[in-house]
Amino acid sequence: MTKEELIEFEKEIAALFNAGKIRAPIHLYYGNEEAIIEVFRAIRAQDWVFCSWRSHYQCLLKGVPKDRVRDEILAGRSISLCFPEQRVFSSAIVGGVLPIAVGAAMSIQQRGEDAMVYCFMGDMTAETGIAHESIKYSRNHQLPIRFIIEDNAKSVCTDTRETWNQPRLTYEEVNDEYISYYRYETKYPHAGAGVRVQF
Ligand SMILES: Cc1ncc(C[n+]2csc(CCOP(=O)(O)OP(=O)(O)O)c2C)c(N)n1
Ligand SMILES: [Mg+2]
Repeated sequence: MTKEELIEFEKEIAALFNAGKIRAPIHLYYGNEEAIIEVFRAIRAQDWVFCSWRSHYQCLLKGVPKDRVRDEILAGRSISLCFPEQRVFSSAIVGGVLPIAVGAAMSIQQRGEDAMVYCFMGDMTAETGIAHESIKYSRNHQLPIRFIIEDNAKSVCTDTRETWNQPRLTYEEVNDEYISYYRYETKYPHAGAGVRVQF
């Protein structure tokens, strides 16, 4: 999937949402295409991908057919897209997938499998206690997991840096064996596509 194809898919979903064809929340990306494509260069078929409420790009880049992703979104499941066959799992609970991803990585390590876990999270999720514990545990036990922190500077409408009175986020610009960090500026609201229900 190219940057243009990802953007095209989002445009189609935005139009469907604004036309009232999707009667559940959607969360769009925009602006992070090059960064996420770069992350996916390392991700193989046997690897697991864990995501949040915004996971359509990950599903597409993991190889889920476009029509299947669209059908699930049309069925109202945009915030929890799960495709076991392609090993993509999402949860709309802030921090919800983190311990599950850590558990999957523990299982891979214990069985000696050739697989990795890639766990995506937003900037505010990365500041929560559960993220700090999950990352600490993974590092200390050298688990086969990588956390990707996607910084759009906000949590819904709240400024993450202002919330914590912390001009530099905990994992800002950290790129090592366990963390990948990137920043992006979206053109969409947190939820919705700018016309119908949004926040
Ligand atoms: C436990 C829990 N609390 C609150 C929410 C509401 N909520 C949904 S997304 C979100 C914002 C999280 O911000 P961030 O981690 O930066 O993600 P992004 O900006 O990528 O949406 C919040 C507070 C939730 N889904 N789960
Ligand atoms: Mg954010």
